[in-house]
Amino acid sequence: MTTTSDSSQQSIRETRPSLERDCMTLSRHVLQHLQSFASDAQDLSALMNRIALAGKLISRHLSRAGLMEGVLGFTGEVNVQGESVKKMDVYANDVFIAVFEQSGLVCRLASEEMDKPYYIPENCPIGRYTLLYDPIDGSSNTDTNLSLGSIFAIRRQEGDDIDGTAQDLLAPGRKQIGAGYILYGPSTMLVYTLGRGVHSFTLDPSLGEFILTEENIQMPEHGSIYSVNEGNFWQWDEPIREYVRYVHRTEGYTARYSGAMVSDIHRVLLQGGVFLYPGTRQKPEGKLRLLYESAPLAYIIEQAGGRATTGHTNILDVVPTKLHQRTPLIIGSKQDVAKVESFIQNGH
Ligand code: P6P
Repeated sequence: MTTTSDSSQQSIRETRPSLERDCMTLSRHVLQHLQSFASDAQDLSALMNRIALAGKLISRHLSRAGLMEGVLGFTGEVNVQGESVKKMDVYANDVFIAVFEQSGLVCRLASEEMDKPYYIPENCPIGRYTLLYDPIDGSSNTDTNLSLGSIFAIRRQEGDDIDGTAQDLLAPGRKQIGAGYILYGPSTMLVYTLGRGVHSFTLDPSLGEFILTEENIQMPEHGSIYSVNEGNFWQWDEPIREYVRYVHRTEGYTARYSGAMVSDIHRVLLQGGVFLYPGTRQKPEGKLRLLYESAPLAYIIEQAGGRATTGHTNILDVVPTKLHQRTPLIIGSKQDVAKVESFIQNGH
């Protein structure tokens, strides 16, 4: 067997960079990133791997939705949000339960689709983490083959939750120890943070692995994109209408809105700009949920150098009073979020 002397030996990283990249899987990245092999780091790596498995199962189901019975369309039920439930919502929710129930990593699962948190059954191994998630965000896009996503937040259980009301979850987003989303688009991507930057992975179906695509993503301070549903124009308060009139008459802005927040915010993460879903006169609290939509996305965007606010308070500082609490959301590049706030706080 031929050997090379140490001085001439180069690492695979130098001689075969594409092979090195293909070996940077999500679980390896988490351990390398946490610079630790302690049990906490191992648990987080395993937890991220379970989330990746959920993403693969949902991605596979979506990719064949048009070919199978019982995937598209509505169930006929209405969820705790008062929204008609899509069959894909139920399937994706069940996927997260199935991949976590026997994992020994979580004690509870809190989902947009479940009125109360799902407590891991006594006969299953119990972990100290809680996963909060929106299994399918943008489900109105399911039946039209457009992009949609899953959103997740990881929290540690605080205290014993002996009364089973999960009061410890009613804590600000700064308590999140991890967050991210899976984007089901032309490719399936997983974007996550554990508080040490934002990193994106692309699913290679031939390997069945999420492979590192971009590390330590930093978003532009400003971007041309403003992303909002202008169909709600006359339901907004005047300051938001004034902001939209401003971008209409100012050169250099362009509107992008897909109906799936994960897709729109992923674009803002990479290209800069702002996504907003403001409150309305009838619903000042807005449509988007705080604990498993806005807070995890705010964590991602803040870690990438952006900001997320209600218009008055940083999203990560809002203390929820109920699990399915809604919040107005203005999120994106620092300068663009500040511009919207300037209209809200002093009219220009
Ligand atoms: P509208 C999807 O239902 C969602 O929660 C977000 O993903 C999306 O940005 C928003 O609602 C779309 O709501 O009222 O514009 O259709």
